[in-house]
Amino acid sequence: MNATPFHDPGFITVQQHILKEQSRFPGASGEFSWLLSGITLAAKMIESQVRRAGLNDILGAHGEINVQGEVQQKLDVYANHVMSASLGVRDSVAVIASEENEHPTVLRNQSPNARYIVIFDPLDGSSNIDVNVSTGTTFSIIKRPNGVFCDNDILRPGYEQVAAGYVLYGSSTMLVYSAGNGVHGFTLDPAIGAFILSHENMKMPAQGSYYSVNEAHIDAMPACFQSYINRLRSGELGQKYVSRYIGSMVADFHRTLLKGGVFMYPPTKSHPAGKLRLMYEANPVAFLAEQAGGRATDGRERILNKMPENVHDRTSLVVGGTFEMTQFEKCRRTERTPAYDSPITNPI
Ligand code: AHM
Ligand code: MG
Repeated sequence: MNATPFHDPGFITVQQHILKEQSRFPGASGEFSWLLSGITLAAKMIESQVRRAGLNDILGAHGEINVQGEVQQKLDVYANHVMSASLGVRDSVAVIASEENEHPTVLRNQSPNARYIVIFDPLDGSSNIDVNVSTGTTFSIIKRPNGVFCDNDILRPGYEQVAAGYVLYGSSTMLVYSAGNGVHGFTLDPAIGAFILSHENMKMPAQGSYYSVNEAHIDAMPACFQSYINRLRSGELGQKYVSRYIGSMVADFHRTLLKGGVFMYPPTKSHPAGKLRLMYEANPVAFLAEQAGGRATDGRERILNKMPENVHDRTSLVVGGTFEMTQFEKCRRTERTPAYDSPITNPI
């Protein structure tokens, strides 16, 4: 008698992919995939609310009560809540830290199974929600040091990340992550509620045609950034670059990952250290960029080498393909800004 035929569904879910990935972590025995499934669950909950953002405003106008009878929360507060809740029940998570919380939250200090620290921005670019523009969730995962956790244990450089990624709530919802073995993208199929592998082993083009920066701040940037932007748009680098700027880091980076070019948030007079957050914005993006063949610097040193002093440290960021990053480095070496310059030790 023939066995029931097995039908290959013809697609790979993020869960299947993570299970395969975790075989590279000796002794991980399912805990890493369970941890990442906490992020995908939260992502689906956040996306369902993001998709209703305009409706919730209307339906919640009377007494701030939504259709489920719940008191309305701002979306970034909601996103923080679901990320914390779904990671909080994962035994492998020792500590979480969020852009929304001043201090890291220690969940399990004694358990030897709690081997990971997850640092995240639950809803980056949330001011874009009101105007129906893309937002994202970013995350960075590092190993927890042995022994009892102290707050400062979280302050580790980005090269120690074991995995990182983001969820982009755009025209579709995508999860992009790397566990140190390439960058993989999954698109949410709303019909079945699963993230399906759609972009395997993503590579950032070595050269692109877009530059992405808030040019309103150009007069307040160090000279090397001004000169670099001028060269990008003048045609001096062999082509005239075209400008694209969404003002939502995940969306701006996602385009850069797919199409190449450069995305940057330079230091400015109002944000001398840069605006973006090192540990949960720049680090995940830099990890992905390097895994995809690109590079990321703060202008002085490789992002992934930066040692944070506080979980909410800010940094400047220049991230892109090898050609654009090499050109940036040339500008950096020739255009000096006394107030900004310090010796460049390990520039990219
Ligand atoms: P947020 O964490 O408060 O949302 O701010 C971060 C966002 C990034 O997504 C984006 O790259 C940047 O702020 C845009 O800043 P600006 O409006 O100054 O260009
Ligand atoms: Mg943010």
